[in-house]
Amino acid sequence: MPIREIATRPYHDQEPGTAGLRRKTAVFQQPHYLENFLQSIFNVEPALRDATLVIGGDGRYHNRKAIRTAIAMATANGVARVIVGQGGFLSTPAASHLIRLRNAAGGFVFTASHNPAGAEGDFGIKYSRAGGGQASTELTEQIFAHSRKLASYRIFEGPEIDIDRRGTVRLGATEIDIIDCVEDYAALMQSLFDFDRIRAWFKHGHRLRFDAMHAVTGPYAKQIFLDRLGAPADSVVNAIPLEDFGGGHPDPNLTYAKELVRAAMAKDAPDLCAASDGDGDRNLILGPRLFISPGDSLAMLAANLKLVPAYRDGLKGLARSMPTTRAVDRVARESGVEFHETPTGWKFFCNLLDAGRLTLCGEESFGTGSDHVREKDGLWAVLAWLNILATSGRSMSELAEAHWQHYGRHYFARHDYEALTQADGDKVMNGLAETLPGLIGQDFDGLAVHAADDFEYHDPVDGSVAMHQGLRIDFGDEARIVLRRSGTGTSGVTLRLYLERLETRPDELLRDTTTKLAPLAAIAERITHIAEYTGRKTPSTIT
Ligand code: VG1
Ligand code: CO
Repeated sequence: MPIREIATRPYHDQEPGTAGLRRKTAVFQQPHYLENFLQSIFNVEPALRDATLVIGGDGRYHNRKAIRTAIAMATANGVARVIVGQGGFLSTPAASHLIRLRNAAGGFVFTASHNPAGAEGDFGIKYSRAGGGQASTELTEQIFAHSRKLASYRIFEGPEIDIDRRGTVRLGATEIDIIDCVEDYAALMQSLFDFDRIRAWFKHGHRLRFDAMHAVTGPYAKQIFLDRLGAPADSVVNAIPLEDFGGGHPDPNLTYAKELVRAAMAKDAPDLCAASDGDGDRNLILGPRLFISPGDSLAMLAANLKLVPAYRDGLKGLARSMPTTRAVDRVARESGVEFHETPTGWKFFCNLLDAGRLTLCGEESFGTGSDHVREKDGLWAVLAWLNILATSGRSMSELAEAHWQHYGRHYFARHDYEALTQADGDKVMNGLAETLPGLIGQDFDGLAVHAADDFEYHDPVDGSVAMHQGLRIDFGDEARIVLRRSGTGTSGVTLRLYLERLETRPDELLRDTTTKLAPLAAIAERITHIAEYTGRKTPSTIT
């Protein structure tokens, strides 16, 4: 048997973060680096032996090479069947669906999500388990610990598999299935949403502009929006996946989706403008001259999801990540459904989803999803909005304004301070952690601190505890400041400051977010001293 055992050494000096292992591409290109990590997964998860494994990626630079390595190592480690997306493509939500559909024991998606690609950019791997959810913190720690003592890895040395040609081939004792990356996912979407209604909506002349940002969602969007829903050809732009994402930053937000924002702000703007990220799990939603923040999108979907066939019977539960605005809390309260606040990272929703206690959940980082898969799902969110627009007969601004009139509006912004030194990052975080208890009861320009803590999550399903998930300063319902350390950055320390302000006065609901949040931003600086401690006068990015 041409299985070779190759000596390796510990490469991984830092634990993987919020969503898998993400590093500079050059780090991944070191000989044995990826192999070391993959072998650690195979060793820690014996369930992969004799089972099915799903492999794909977002198409970025180095994707094809990583996929070939993963296939050869799966063969050498006794995986019975490998399912690979043709051309090496699978979006994160499509991979989650395939794992569920084909009863796979796990999946690898090669991606660094919304981070730029290329030799100078980032690369990564998201590892999922049976059921389609990403590895838990505990399992990830085990894989990491194992990688520190791994002495060798196994790889099959055989002919190169042509991943561009659909069909089934054998490599050693393993069956390799190269499949259409879109088909099963598109069928799932068609089973959830009212495609007839949406098709009729397009026939009436309503317009969509979806920006795939030259990343993985292009082929998915073309099949779903153009072929299955009959939207005009110009509804999908930047649809061809490129290894460097066209030199862009496939991050669907107001900073990086400029072209789309321009279209949404134009006089003849489409009814809905939307975008997704590198691996297809994020979404940006814009109406004509209207930005729907992710926290608002989640709340508005929660309030209207009954219009979508798959959710007609109502919602089992709602959840949001801790820094996401509390807009959805109000919908949960009014409708009386179960509600959860979880730490940042989709994996924390998975136990609740598996336990049937959650239907819809979301994060402020442009992530929304439901119990149909175990990942956030960009195209799902766009289809949910399309379905609601088509069925309600209302426009984005009518829906948004009605929502804000009823529930109030949570103005929100996230200020990212990227690539800080470890020392500066620690100074800010430790400094704030120490002052937290003393803040309670203090008044800042009329806003009184009701509570201040270091967020700790007790998983209601398995009882596990996640500590140090971010520092929260709570000014009652009115406002909130959150500060946490990013777990996905690839250079230095990234701090994220989250600002939230509730407005219920009817004539204050359609104001500019930056202006509305300026006083709270000033309070945040007085409390956190970010500018003072780091010398950064302004954030690197505001979303
Ligand atoms: C960020 C976001 C988080 C998201 C994660 C993965 O993590 O804040 O909400 O789940 O990225 O997104 P962090 O730790 O850097 O704040 V994706 O599109 O890579 O799966
Ligand atoms: Co992503």
